[in-house]
Amino acid sequence: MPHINYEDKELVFKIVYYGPGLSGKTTNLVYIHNALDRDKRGDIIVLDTEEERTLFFDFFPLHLGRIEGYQVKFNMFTVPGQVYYEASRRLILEGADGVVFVADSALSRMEENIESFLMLQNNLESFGVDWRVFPITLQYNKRDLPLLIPLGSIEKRLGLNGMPVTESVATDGTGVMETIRLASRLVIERFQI
Ligand SMILES: Nc1nc2c(ncn2[C@@H]2O[C@H](COP(=O)(O)OP(=O)(O)OP(=O)(O)O)[C@@H](O)[C@H]2O)c(=O)[nH]1
Ligand SMILES: [Mg+2]
Repeated sequence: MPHINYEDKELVFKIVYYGPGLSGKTTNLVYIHNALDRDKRGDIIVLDTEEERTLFFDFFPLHLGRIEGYQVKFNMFTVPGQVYYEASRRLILEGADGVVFVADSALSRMEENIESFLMLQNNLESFGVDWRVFPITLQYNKRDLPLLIPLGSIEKRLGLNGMPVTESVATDGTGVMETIRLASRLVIERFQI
């Protein structure tokens, strides 16, 4: 559920970019932030280590216009992908209204993608969220690499059909805005049901 602020007439949704280490979550968020008009976005916070790996999270607020008189806002987060930051990931994921799962399309990264997705399902379950109906957009990132995981293979391994899927090259922005548009639409649709 989004946070509803009746006094200020504000609806605040939370979208979390989740996925294995180095899959391109921060690159997505930075691209989106740069692409938006200044009046639609707040400042971006990037908390990273010296190697530019996410230490805790990346964040910025995004203003989307109005629904029935309410100002709609998205709080955009990424999690740190490195395996040992599990506690941070859980904390950041809590209360999410939707997730973009950023998969690394490098053929050698299949198992990391699956492991990370299973962790996501686990975490959602532990919050009492039914991940089967929860809006998760699967982004196959790094489609510019030479040896690619075939589209559809992650869903197949997980036994999931009909997941909303996008393809992207976050480093040049290909598919990045399409992904966030799809993810935000799914989140709002679910809220309006
Ligand atoms: N070739 C290629 N490289 C990419 C793409 N997207 C991101 N990268 C690179 O992958 C590396 C990791 O990107 P990040 O965005 O920092 O990855 P992350 O998922 O935030 O990583 P953690 O914060 O450690 O979990 C960087 O060197 C990016 O430039 C892509 O589409 N194609
Ligand atoms: Mg990061």
